[in-house]
Amino acid sequence: MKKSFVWQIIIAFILAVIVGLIFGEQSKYVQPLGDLFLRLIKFIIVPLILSTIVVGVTGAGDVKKLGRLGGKTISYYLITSFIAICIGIAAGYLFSPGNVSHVALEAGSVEVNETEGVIATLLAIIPTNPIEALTNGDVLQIIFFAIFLGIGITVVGEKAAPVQHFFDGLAEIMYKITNMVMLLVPLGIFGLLAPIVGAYGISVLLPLMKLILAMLIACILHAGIIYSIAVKKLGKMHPLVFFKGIFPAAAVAFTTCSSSGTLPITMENTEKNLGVSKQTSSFVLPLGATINMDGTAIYQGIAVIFVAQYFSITLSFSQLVIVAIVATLASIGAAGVPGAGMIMLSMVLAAVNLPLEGIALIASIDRILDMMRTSVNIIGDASASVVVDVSESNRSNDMVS
Ligand code: DAS
Repeated sequence: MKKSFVWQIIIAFILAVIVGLIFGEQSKYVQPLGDLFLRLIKFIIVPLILSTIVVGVTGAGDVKKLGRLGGKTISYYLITSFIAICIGIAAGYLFSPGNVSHVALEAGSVEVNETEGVIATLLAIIPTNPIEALTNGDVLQIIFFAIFLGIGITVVGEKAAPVQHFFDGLAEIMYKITNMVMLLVPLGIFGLLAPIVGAYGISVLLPLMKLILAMLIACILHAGIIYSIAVKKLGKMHPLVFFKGIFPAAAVAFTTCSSSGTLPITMENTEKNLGVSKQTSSFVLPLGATINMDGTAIYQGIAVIFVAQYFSITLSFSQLVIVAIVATLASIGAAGVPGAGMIMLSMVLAAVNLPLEGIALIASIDRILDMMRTSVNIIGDASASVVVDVSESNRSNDMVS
């Protein structure tokens, strides 16, 4: 995200507040600008989800082919990502940043008949007709279809190469189209925020400050507790040595908001400061920059609870299970570039029928949240490289002794 774009977002945010305060209810006349942005977000969701998840699954490759190293790496990534989402959801409920009494936009929410519970909800994820799921925009069924498509491509191998190239190309195209849509974020913020401020007053923005604080604390807790335990117990490394060694890369990630852009420094830090072998770092880190984003997972958890609270929608346990699953996939599918997590948030919100208007609210502070989540993303990748490297060297010692 260029500096000028960040300034456009800040200016749009300030203008929305000013227009909302000056024109009050009349500021609803700028709502169409926000609706335009929302329709464009809905326009990209289906092809973006389908292509990024297929590419994410095939990118993880055939675990057998990746062998032992791949199995350990992907297991570590999935476990820490799931813990991250749970921390994100817990922080969302603990801090309740979205709890505002005024705003109660009516929004569809997944009517889950509690007597059916989680089983029926999870069964409903399986599409009886994948094409119908695509045309209906049923996010959960599309995700299910994409995962199995990715697994199928990986298992078939060479014969499925043209299909894999198709989805690789479609994912690239969708990232480009998404970048074009994201250029309208300032317009979306202005068109959606001004009417909300006009209708409910400036106090309606306080939750955004609470959201930043909740995200900061959740990131510190996850990195400080989970990665400290992992590098100490499994990586045989003192946490202070670990955090000191990866700090330069974390600082670059914080400023650039790009895991992929930080990758060369992450590799240099893990090899030079943390003693990770080149063989391990050159496998674990590029894979992590693509599919392991614990910070993004925390963000998805907190953001979903924030949006639900903000629009006074209560999520059932079944829906929280769906959020945890879809947010794990969103963190796998998110690209290592600025703002990727916010785009994938639309998939998680759609999965539980939460209003996408929440994205425009969060978009106004997303850059700040992106700084935190990208730093955690690369610290998580580095912790994996330390743990896997020690496990591999233990293994080779065992084989020698
Ligand atoms: N900025 C992304 C990254 O580079 C993370 C995100 O947007 O969630 O990791």
